[in-house]
Amino acid sequence: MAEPHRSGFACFVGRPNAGKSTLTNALVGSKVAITSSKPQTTRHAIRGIVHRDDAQLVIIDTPGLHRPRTLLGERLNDIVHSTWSEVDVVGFCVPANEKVGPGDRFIAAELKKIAKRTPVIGVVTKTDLVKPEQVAEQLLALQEVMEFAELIPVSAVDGFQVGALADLLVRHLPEGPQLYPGGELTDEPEQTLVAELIREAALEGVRDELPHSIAVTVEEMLPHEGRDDMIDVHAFLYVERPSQKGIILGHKGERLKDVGARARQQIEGLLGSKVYLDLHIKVAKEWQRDPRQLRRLGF
Ligand SMILES: Nc1nc2c(ncn2[C@@H]2O[C@H](COP(=O)(O)OP(=O)(O)OP(=O)(O)O)[C@@H](O)[C@H]2O)c(=O)[nH]1
Ligand SMILES: [Mg+2]
Repeated sequence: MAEPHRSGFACFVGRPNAGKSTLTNALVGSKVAITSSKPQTTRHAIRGIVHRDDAQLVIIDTPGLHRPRTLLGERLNDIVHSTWSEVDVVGFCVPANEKVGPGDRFIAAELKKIAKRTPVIGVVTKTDLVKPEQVAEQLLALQEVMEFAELIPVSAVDGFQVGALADLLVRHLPEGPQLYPGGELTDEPEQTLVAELIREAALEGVRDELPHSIAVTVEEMLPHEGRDDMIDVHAFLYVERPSQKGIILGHKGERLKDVGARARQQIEGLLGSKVYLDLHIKVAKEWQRDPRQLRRLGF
């Protein structure tokens, strides 16, 4: 007898930089979430949809859970908590190349509260970075922090066990029909995806506090006047201080030009059209701590 069709929601949680978004993209088979080597790259719950004959799996990629230092940080943690209480299964991601630490134990303690209702799968990520013995050790270390429904090592970069993880997650979904139309890979509005691609380009090469200070909004996207093969994108890149504006601009504006060029290439891929990117920098003083500005930036 054929297996019943399943559908439902899974979410990935873990420390910042654990590889949640990269894994989400690998499962979906398309870039729905931006990624970077900077912590706290993801700032909202992003849905990526995996379509299979036997199931539709909606993955919710969440911001890394961390000790908040700003109002933005608190908002990000709230997003994580409200997400994992709504899903059918949780994937707790821990990188293979970093020791299981207090940050992971903190998350485990929180997850134990929902583990009675919602199965939690322990996912050791980035296995391509370490030797097989270290993967085994990490699985054991992870097992110490809480009781998991299952444990699995994966690598989003070389694809190791990405399919097997999808199978595991699907097994925990209830029977049900498709929730999204076939072919839809995310429900993110196009404008949001475009803003994220610009932020991703801007994150490359900046350090310290600056990644946290960057926010991007897309004000307008419309056909280029007199051309039907080009879209104009008008966007603002926010920083928190004038000194940061200088860093983003770079010598004679070279750095910003670079960011724009890289972002434009990505946006053209997304939209399947030529793009004119009009990108301006604005200083929004201490926006991460200011409720009014946070609201304006969508938090
Ligand atoms: N080698 C290797 N690197 C990986 C893998 N998965 C993610 N990375 C890298 O790890 C870094 C963080 O990846 P993200 O997917 O942005 O991590 P995240 O958990 O979503 O981070 P936040 O959104 O900040 O919480 C990036 O530089 C990725 O390229 C993997 O399987 N192998
Ligand atoms: Mg992320």
